[in-house]
Amino acid sequence: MRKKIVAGNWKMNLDYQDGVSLFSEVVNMAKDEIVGDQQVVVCSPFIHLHSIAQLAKTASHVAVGAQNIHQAESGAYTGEISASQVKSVGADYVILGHSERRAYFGETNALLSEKVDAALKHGLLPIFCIGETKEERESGKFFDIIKTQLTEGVFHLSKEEFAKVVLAYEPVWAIGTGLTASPEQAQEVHAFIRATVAAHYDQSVADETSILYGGSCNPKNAGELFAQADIDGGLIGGASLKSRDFLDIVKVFN
Ligand code: 3PY
Repeated sequence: MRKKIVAGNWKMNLDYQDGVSLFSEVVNMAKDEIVGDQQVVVCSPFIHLHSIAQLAKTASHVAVGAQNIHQAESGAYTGEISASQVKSVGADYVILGHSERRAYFGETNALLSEKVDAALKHGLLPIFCIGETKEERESGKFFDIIKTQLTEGVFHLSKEEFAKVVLAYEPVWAIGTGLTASPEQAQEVHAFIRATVAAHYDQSVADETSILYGGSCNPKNAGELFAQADIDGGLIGGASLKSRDFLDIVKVFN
C-alpha cells in the first residue's frame, strides 16, 4: 500500500551503545511528535538490529531494517548475513541496491534481483534503490538506466510480490556530495518511475507504490521535496544520525 515513509540509512556509523541511544531518542520523539500516519524506518548496521527492534515494539510508527542481506538461504559464506537471520531479530525492511553497494561491492541488477527474492521469501520488505551517476545524467541516458534497474532488479516479481517493494530514487551524484536534486528534477524522475511501473504492471499497482527520494535530504529541503506529487518520503543518510534532524524530516508529514 502507498505509504508516506521516512527511512534512515545509518550506513557504517555508530558503535553499539551510540546506535541504541540514538534509536531510543528517535522512538521517544516519535511517540511525542508524530501526529500523522507516516512510517518511520531506521536501517542500522547489523549489530544494532536486535536491540533496536525490541525498542521499536513500543512505538507504533517505527520499524527497523538492515542495509543488506546475502542472497543465499544459509551456508559457507563467511561474514555474510541471510534474510532469515535478519528477520529473526525483528527487522521488517532491508535496503537493497544502494549505490554504495553497487559501486564498492560490485552488486549488479541480476544479483540484486536474487536478494529481492530472498528478502520477500523471508518476509522482509525491500527498499530497492535506483538512480543514475553524474555521467549518466549528463549523457541524458538516465531514464534508460533507471528503467533497466527496475526491469532487471524487480520487474520479475508478480504484482502481489511487487506490492511489498518500496522504491527509492537516489541520484548517485547527490549522495555524500551535499548536492540535492531540485524538487522539479526529483519529481520528473519519480513520475517517470511511476509511469514505468504502470506500463509494466498497471496503473493501480503504480498508484500504490511508495517511491522515496534519497540523496542529501535534510530538514531544510525535505518539505519542498516531499510536497511533490510522486515523492512519498525519503531515504535519509547523514541527517538520520541526528535525532532532531531526522524527526524534523519525519514531521514534514504531520
Ligand atoms: C544519502 O542521503 O546520502 C543516502 O545515501 C541515503 O541512502
